Order: sequence, then structure tokens, then C-alpha cells
Amino acid sequence: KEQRMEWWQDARFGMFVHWGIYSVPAGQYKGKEISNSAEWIMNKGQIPLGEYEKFSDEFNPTNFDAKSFVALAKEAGMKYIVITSKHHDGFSMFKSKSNPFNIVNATPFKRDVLKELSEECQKQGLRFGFYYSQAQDWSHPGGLGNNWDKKMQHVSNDVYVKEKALPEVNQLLTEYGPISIFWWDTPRQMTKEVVDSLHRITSILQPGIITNDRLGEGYPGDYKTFERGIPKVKPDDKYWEICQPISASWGFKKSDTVFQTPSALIRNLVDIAGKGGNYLLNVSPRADGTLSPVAISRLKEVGKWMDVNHEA
Ligand code: FUL
Repeated sequence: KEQRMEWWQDARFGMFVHWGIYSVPAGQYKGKEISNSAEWIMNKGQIPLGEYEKFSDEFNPTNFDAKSFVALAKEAGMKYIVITSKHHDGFSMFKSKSNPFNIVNATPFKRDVLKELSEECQKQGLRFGFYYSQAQDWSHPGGLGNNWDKKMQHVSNDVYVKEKALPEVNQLLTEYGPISIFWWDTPRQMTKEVVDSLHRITSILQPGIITNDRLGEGYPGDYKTFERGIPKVKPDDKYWEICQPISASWGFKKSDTVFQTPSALIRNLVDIAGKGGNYLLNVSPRADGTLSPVAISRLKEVGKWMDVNHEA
């Protein structure tokens, strides 16, 4: 394990990316502001799947450019990128073979942004990994969490895992080059068998992979995840990471306009690194595929500071 963790511990700073069709409504549904982080809009707005799916028809991020995206992360001093391959809404940001509700088959855009990013990360020497919501899936009848869609005929969670989660994870681990990180989320109500099966293929297909601690019971993963608040005292865990959005929401939200200042970001980074942790800073691409100018300028500011203060 120590060897596997070496690059990760040296890295200290990574980019988290929450991107999906929720960037189309961007926090508003039927003219109303929906509470919570933007990627939760389907749930908080109680949007039935049939309605939610329509956002994919409008998702056409033609200004997305993997090359400049990865270059920006690099310029900020980040050493790895972790992006949402499928969030709780169930939409896949890659050409999924087991879920037609995906970026290639269900949008006018038709490009596989995860493929583009994985290739670009390799070219530019950044590590690459996936966030995957293995338990909650609000668009599959066996996925957990959707209790508002009256039309949905629920099936067992095992069916969802067999039909969607396992094949998707398999595909992500075999068709996208070296995958350095798998970032599981919101473990709940999954059987031991299911959790075991996800763990098994992950470690077999990418033996060097590093995983967080949110797969499910019995799997502490390789490091401890903290969300939003930086631990006040140095955690006991040898390996830990804190993820934090650069503004308030993880996914892009129109009304979310207050960003952490450059000095706050630098202070966070120093504080976290000083306590032996990694900083996974989240940015939120918009529906056109670009980051907001403020986010870009924040990352560049951090990059300037890194140039002066970081040894190679
Ligand atoms: C949470 C999720 O529910 C949020 O939407 C976000 O992805 C965050 C990083 O993890 O628990």
C-alpha cells in the first residue's frame, strides 16, 4: 500500500469536477430557486425522470476543451483530477454501454468527455480518476434514493448493480487508460455481496488504484475523506483528503456567485498540507463546457503562488 500511495501523498493538491446535465437548470426549476447543491436538483425539486431527462436534450457543451481544462489544473499546481462519471441523478458522462441515458447517446453533443479528459491527462502528466455514485441512482428503478417519482416501478437494488453499476464501473476501468482513483459516494443500504463485487473488480482491473472510504461497510478504502470543513487538528489517519467546492455548490449553480478568495484557497492548501492531507478542490463546469471566469482566475492565482513557493 505504501508504494501505491506514494504519488498521491506527494501530490497534495487535486481538482474535483462535478459536471452533469444539472448544469443546464443550474439550480432553478420552473422559475424557482431549488435549495441545496446544484447536482441535487432532481431530488430537491422532486423532478420525475421523464422531466429530468429533457435537460439532456439541451446539454450541448461545445466550448469544452479538454486540453485547456487539464492545462488549467496543471497551472494551478494540481496533480490529479477526479470527475463525476455518474452522479446520483444516474446520467453517465461517458459513452456507457449499459445506460442509454449518457452524454453520447442522449445529448446533441455526442462526445465522450471522459475519454477526452483521460487522454489529455496522460499527455500532460496528470493522474486521472472517477467519482461514481454506486448506491444512489435516481433514474434506475433499482437505484437507491428516488422516492418521489410515482411512475417508477421499483426493482431490487441488486438488479441495478448487475445491470448498471457493475458494467459501468467495469467499462470505466477498462476503456479509459490508467485510472488512478475511484471515488465512491454515499454508501447506503447495499448488500455485502454487492459491495464485495464492486470492490473486487476495482482492485482486479486496476491494481494500482487508490480508493476513498465511501464504498460501503467493511471497506475503509485507502484514505479517509473529509467533506467541506478542514479538520481543526491533524487527523490520526496517515492518508486523508478533504474535498471542498471553490464556491458553495458542487455542481454549477447560477446563483452561486461567491467564490473563496485566492488567499483563502492558499491558506487552506497550506493548512491541509501542513496536517499531512490532500486538498481536492472542486470546480463546476457550466452547460457550455467552460468554467466561470472567476473560477479560472482563482486557479491561476493559486498557480502563481505555487510557482513561487513550491519546490518542483
Ligand atoms: C456528497 C454528495 O451527495 C454531493 O452531491 C457531492 O458529490 C459530495 C462531494 O458528496 O455526499
